[in-house]
Amino acid sequence: MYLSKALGLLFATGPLLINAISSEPLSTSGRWIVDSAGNNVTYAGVNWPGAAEAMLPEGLQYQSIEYIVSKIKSLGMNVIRLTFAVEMIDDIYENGADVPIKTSLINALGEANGTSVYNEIISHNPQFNEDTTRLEVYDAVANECYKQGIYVHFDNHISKAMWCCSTTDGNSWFGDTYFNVANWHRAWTYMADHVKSLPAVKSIGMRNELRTPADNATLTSTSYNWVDWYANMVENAKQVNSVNPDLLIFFSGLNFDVDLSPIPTASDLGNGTAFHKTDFSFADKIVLELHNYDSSASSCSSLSSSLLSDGFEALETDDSSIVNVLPVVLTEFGYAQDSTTYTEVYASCLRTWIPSVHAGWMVWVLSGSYYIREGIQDYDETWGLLNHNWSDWRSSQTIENAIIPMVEASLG
Ligand SMILES: *[C@@H]1O[C@H](CO)[C@@H](O)[C@H](O)[C@H]1NC(C)=O
Ligand SMILES: *[C@@H]1O[C@H](CO)[C@@H](O)[C@H](O)[C@H]1NC(C)=O
Ligand SMILES: *[C@@H]1O[C@H](CO)[C@@H](O)[C@H](O)[C@H]1NC(C)=O
Ligand SMILES: *[C@@H]1O[C@H](CO)[C@@H](O)[C@H](O)[C@H]1NC(C)=O
Ligand SMILES: CC(=O)N[C@H]1CO[C@H](CO)[C@@H](O)[C@@H]1O
Repeated sequence: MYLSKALGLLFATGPLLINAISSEPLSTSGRWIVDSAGNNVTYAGVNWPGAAEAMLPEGLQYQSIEYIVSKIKSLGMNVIRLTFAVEMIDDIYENGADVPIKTSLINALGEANGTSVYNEIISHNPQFNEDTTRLEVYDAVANECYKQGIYVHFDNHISKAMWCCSTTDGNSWFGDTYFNVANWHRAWTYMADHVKSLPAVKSIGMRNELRTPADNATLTSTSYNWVDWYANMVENAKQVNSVNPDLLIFFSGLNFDVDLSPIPTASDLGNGTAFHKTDFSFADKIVLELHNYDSSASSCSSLSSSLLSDGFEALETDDSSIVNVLPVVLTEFGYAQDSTTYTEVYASCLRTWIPSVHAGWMVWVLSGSYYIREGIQDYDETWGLLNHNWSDWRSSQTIENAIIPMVEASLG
């Protein structure tokens, strides 16, 4: 711990060469993510949200991008999962250009608050101005991450920009009220091309937390199944790969991404379809991602056996029933940042078990606070690693006793 703290201090003072990440792409080898030299790369990092109404990475009204990235770096983390909404790309197609951040903030927060939040963003991030667009802010985050040696995983979190996720929010499943499949493909085609100019971006998550469209019984009964999952996800993955063959492509599962159970074993998905990674020319770019918020777990053995059957068994190279040996990353899990929750079964189990199986992870969540969440402006996030004004850790106890030890167990 002493060493990583000392390094954190060094990194906070500015980028160092020893700290660099390669501009070369990542790929997979069996159950490992590997760099271009063949070294294992395990992701250990944090979610940085940007998919809510303002469509901007959160927190910039309180701190500079450089400062926030240096806080992440001080934990020894090596990745952020940066979320965006399809709506941002829809706007680019519909207007012929991306929306300036000031306009987007006013749209999200109203004239008065949008303007004052914009002014605060500029005071902390003076490289931006009235002409700066939302995607340029994403680029600035990705470029600062590259400078400080942190990978960026781009995640399509939602279609219509807002807090995610419920089964009745219109974004749940292919064809739901706001989940226009053609627009989703278009957004990925755009982003896969766009990130070619961002060397920190090595991987993408095609869609966050697919789930039952509970307010549409017809869509649920006719489409919420593995056959439709396969058709839509595989089509999108092929498009991403054809535009940008360098990217790792993460496949998420059903039921809020807690279920990829038929994938490791290549089980019948229905009507004779099965997922075989060898069917894809880009088999060495495929990664599985799962979420877990099972905070009521009563023992680590029950939690870890559920995780294995949810899909983590794709890591098991010695099990002959595993047809698709693949890397699996826990792209979301999280808990309240206070003085006790990290000691409970759920948090303690994940911080030992996930590193023990050499799986990657991103904790939910970095914020702090949100520009707006569920209608409430400047919403305080009690699960945030950072405090309300993003100046320091919310719970230094959790950081010292849980977050840093988990990073060290994964990367140390
Ligand atoms: C990747 O990690 C595994 C397990 O520790 C090890 O067996 C393998 O040799 C590593 N590969 C490289 C290239 O270091
Ligand atoms: C605007 O910001 C102020 C101060 O943060 C807050 O009290 C108010 O509720 C916000 N307005 C809206 C419409 O949320
Ligand atoms: C349910 O989803 C289908 C497919 O997108 C759509 O055509 C239909 O209008 C939706 N029904 C309702 C009640 O929203
Ligand atoms: C940020 O929040 C912390 C903790 O609540 C507080 O001590 C500090 O004064 C705040 N900083 C600013 C600039 O408001
Ligand atoms: C899950 C799925 O796609 N099931 C289909 C299998 O084929 C039958 C007959 O064509 C369809 O009725 C099912 O909907």
